[in-house]
Amino acid sequence: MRVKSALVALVVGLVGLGGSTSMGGDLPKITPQEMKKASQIYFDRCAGCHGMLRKGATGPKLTPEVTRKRGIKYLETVMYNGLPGGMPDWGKQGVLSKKDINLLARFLMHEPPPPPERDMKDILNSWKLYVPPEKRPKKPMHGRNWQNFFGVILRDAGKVAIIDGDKKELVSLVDTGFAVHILRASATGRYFYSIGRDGKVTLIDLWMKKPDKVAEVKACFDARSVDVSKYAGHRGNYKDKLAVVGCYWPPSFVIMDGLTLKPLKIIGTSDYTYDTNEFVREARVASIVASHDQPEWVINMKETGKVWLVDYSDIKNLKVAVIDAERFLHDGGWDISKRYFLVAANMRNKVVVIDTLEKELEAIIETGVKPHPGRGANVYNLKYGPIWCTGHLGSPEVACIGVDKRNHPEYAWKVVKKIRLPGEGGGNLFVKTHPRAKYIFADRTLNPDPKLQRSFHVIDKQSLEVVKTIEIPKKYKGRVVHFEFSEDGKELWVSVWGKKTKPEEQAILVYDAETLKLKNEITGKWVVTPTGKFNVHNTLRDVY
Ligand code: DHE
Repeated sequence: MRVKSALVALVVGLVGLGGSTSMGGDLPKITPQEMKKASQIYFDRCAGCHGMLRKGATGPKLTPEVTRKRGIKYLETVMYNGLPGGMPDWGKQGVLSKKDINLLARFLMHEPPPPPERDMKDILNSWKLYVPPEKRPKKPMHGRNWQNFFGVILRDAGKVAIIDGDKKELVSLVDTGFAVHILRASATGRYFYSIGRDGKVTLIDLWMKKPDKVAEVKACFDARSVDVSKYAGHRGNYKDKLAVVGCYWPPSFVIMDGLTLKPLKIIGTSDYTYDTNEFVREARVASIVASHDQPEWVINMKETGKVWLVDYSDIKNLKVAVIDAERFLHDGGWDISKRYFLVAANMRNKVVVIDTLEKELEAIIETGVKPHPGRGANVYNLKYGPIWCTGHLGSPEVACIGVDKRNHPEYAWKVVKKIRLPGEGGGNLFVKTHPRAKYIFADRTLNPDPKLQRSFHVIDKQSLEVVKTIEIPKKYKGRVVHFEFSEDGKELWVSVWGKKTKPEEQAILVYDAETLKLKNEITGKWVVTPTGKFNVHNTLRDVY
């Protein structure tokens, strides 16, 4: 894995240069081999929340001046047991051994090694075009209803499963590499783009007899988001023309050709915070969403708290509107009209609303402890009109915000309802609904209570109350995470995310979205750590 070798080489170099196994007076000792191992574990498990430079974001700052005060025992306890605000219980879950935890605690007392840089030459060297566009099928080759295909991330298997949603059949298993995070569909729906934690984008052609990857490129060392150009109108037809990857490290976004993934342009995002104007080297790109009404991407900068509206119609003369919002922007989605983008500023307990038509900040709303909407849930409520709902990592509630300024101004940009979820603590990662569904669904993946981890809540769209909590069958041992609907909104797909070594304890469960009866259990040796699921029709149209 190239990210591993690059990081590791750097760390070994640094430790080697010092010629010492211990940095600083009575600091705990760490050998070069241990430093190498700890850097990799930190990158895999911790950097997403705490940052490569450990300056903090979704998780607190872990620079040596902080960790040395906390001490080894404290750090070990937190890594073992987790914290109610969302810090996973790595030890209890069996993801990290006591030895790994002790190693990480020692590692955290030392200065973080500087991560490597990456430029266009490196990106181009990693670019592989397996099947050029002219050699691809001119029509779907399998006779299946590909608009109802689901792409399912098999996180720790390094694969994406393509499943026929009508027949519940596995159509293809595509090798995508390390810890794929999300998939997005191209504007025509023909392609899936996957992005891995290692910054690798894979382009999957769903029209092939057996859908497979047709191109890939490693845009950066660490990434979480990808989207495509979706606009078609009087300013041009950009459908399937461009893709964009949002990088955590190096802090940047990379624009590429949508049909080949040939990298075209890198834009650095290191910048100043919106409020105090402090320089942030590690200003990471969090969520990206493509506008349907303009040739534009909404790109959210985590640490600086700015939202960039990037006009992709002329990438040689890139025009960007930079909007001051709130720090620690993370995930978000469109409101029902697709004019407003709502994004969580999670460590500020707020949701920011961006008006993409006027290109300005519309509102900032306090919702609960660490909002985590995924893409959120859009609902038409008879009392409040259109609302958008988010769950929380740190508190047991789903908050719904009025989004209709014109017809329901009294509710616009206010929390109209906080829906109390059963049990204590938050740990909700995703909420989801569909325009044709009666309910909103909410998981409790990160809640410390094992029963809640294995359950999901059903919220009535009109009463805005939890009407039922469904526990998955006992034979499955994983946690419930993430939902997706079938194209027609009649089925709810749920992942049971367990241990990599025990596929028999995991599944993708399909429930009737109205009767709430379990209809299908998709299982098999290949069902290894299923997480996000993306239906072609719903993903390309932003139905949630
Ligand atoms: Fe995610 C979305 C970042 C942990 C599964 N995740 C996102 C987005 C970001 C993000 C920025 C929005 C992308 C977009 O819309 O463009 N996620 C991070 C992290 O930094 C974090 C907290 C820690 C990390 O190291 O990665 C993290 N995420 C997780 C998980 O542990 C999950 C459950 C499983 C995994 O892959 O590791 C997970 N994240 C997801 C999923 C989405 C997502 C399934 C897309 C939701 C959707 O419906 O669109």
